[in-house]
Amino acid sequence: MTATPKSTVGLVSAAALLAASALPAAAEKWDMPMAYAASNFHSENGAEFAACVTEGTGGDIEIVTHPGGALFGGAEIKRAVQTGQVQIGERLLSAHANEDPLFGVDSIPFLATSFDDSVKLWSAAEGAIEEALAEQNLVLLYSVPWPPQGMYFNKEVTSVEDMKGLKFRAYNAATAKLAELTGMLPVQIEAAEVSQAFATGVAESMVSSGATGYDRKLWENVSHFYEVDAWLPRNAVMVNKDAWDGLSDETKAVFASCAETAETAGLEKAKAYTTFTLEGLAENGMSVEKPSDRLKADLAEIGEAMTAEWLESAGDKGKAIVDAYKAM
Ligand code: PCA
Repeated sequence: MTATPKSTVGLVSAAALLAASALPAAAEKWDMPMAYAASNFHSENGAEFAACVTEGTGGDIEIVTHPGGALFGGAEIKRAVQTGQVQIGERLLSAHANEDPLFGVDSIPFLATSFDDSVKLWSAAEGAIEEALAEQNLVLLYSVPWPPQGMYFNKEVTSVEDMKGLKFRAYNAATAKLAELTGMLPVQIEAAEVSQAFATGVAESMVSSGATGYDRKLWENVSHFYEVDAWLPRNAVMVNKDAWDGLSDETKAVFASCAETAETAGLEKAKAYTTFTLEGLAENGMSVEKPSDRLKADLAEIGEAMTAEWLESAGDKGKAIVDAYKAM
């Protein structure tokens, strides 16, 4: 085929465009793996943070987010940042409580069960967590909570007795422990694989937010969501310390300012997404209810056992955080 003048013009202008867009090329591109759905508020907030840094540094650092576990699955993200495979990433901190119990402070059942309390607990814990992360070659930038955690089942559940024997999807040590104490069978599965796990019967129950149930269309396989408000786990955005140390003071200040904005904006997004997604579950046919008094009492008892266990494992530092939080 011979090229028509029109297509030649098209080619020329495309090349010109490419050259033009390449002009203010970023000096450095930072990939930012994220584990959750692109439409989830954490991911949208992360994309805004990335744009803030890219803009604020005049393109010197261009952050490119990769949501949905596309670059690294949730379970790999923290290590990828620590080892410098990527410079920055977002991870559910409590999934690493096996490395340091302090990372699990946000998943102590019924300690902080509202957004306001989650902010207080975080302010009591942030310094110690920052230090623990620094020991792992990580710089903490910002953290945003998930909505309160409820329980998903494919039947009506009014007591812990009703849970016995169910296959339970866990996302951290606390959720696995909860399964164990309620007689369920835990299996660790990342949020990105949750739809498939429920569709294939690998999981029949989980503790999570309305947000993750909504993101993963759980109504296709699950009928009930109970708003037990067990805790509000947090995602943390972290930078590899060597990459961080290589930044100018001016660039670090841009990161800090964008991180502060992201922490505030993310919290507001989390609140709005809570209502939106609980309504979404109901609109799609799920029963969204408060737990029965019996179920509440059963879970409170389990919560006490888990709290005692956490305090024991987290030692003086853990106790200091919980005491400071309770005094607020
Ligand atoms: N969603 C994530 C963590 C907490 C939440 O609400 C998940 O289920 O993996």
